[in-house]
Amino acid sequence: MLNFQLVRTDITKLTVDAIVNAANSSLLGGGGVDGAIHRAAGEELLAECRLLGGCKTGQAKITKGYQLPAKYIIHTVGPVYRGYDDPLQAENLLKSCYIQSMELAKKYHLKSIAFPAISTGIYGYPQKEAAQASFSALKEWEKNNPDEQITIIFTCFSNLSYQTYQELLT
Ligand code: AR6
Repeated sequence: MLNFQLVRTDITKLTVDAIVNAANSSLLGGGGVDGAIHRAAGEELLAECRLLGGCKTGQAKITKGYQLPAKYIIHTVGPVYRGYDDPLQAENLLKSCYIQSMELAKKYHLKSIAFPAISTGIYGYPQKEAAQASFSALKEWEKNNPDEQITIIFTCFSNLSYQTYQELLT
């Protein structure tokens, strides 16, 4: 079973088994939450990321958390919302980010994982649609993995994002 929680905070402050990074395909850092995670984790993170050979959109890779309170960082690459002719393609890729992150959580026996609202910043995915896609992807994963007990922390940085998730979860 998945246990869903909602917090409004900076994801780099969370003491959890893993935080998820909304990265780009180079995995070498950037702005937004990616920049914040790299700054907080320190230079060793970049050194490990250099060895990973990038990451495709919708896929996920894991590193250690270094200076973060979180043990691991799961790096996933969300879709650029306007990069696809069909919004369904973007939706499927966004869902895949959540599902592939959960597959890594299962593989590494992680019990708590914090997600930011992937793709809703620089990549332009509308908040509400992104929240719905993330929730439905996680519910689908839960259905296919009924024996897993993992706490999911939706981490919102803005009030709007927080309110959107609050409506979904209640
Ligand atoms: N903690 C939690 N959430 C955050 C934080 C934080 N410290 N900082 C931002 N957010 P974005 P994207 C929220 O732009 O849209 C990078 O340059 C933010 O409010 O970080 O997937 C990468 O390298 C928003 O709701 O990621 C890529 O090039 C959400 O995190 C590109 O941006 C995602 O916003 C990825 O764009």
